[in-house]
Amino acid sequence: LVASMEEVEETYVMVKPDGVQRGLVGDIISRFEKKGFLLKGLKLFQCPKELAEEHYKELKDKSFYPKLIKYITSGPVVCMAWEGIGVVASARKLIGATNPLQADPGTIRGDLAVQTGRNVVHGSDSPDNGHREIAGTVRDGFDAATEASDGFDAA
Ligand code: RTP
Ligand code: MG
Repeated sequence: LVASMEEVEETYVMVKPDGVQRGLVGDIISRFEKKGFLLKGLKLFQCPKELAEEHYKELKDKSFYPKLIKYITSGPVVCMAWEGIGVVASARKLIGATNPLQADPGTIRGDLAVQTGRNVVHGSDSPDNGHREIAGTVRDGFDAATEASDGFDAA
């Protein structure tokens, strides 16, 4: 085993607008649950343009970038934090190749999608990006909510 595969990690998984609209959220959650990963947080929200641009900033010079931003902001997304041993790389395997026609059967994209520009789900490509993506979405406002709750209890 590779050493990094033995570490408990967190990754960010996001069901993209097409996946939410097509009613695939349950299937996608179920695959991660059945694999044995732990759901640590979940939020449904409409991704603001600024956050989409931050999320895909490495791709901003690509020809498809404007379409990508339009797609990802076109409807609600379901963003999740998943925990487990080697979950960052494993989630990418469960999700499958970027182009769904090249994704293996048994993967989410291989089973559920056809087009690269409608590929249903995102998974972080590194633990650092996972932490950053989770902080900006699933856990955004988490500390403030905790403080507000403490204030309420004290009153
Ligand atoms: P993601 O970040 O969404 O999990 O996808 P990925 O790692 O498999 O692929 P990435 O290279 O990060 O690309 C991000 C998303 O951009 C769209 N894309 N379109 N040639 C194209 O038209 C093209 N290439 C990439 C896809 O929606 C891809 O998931
Ligand atoms: Mg990517």
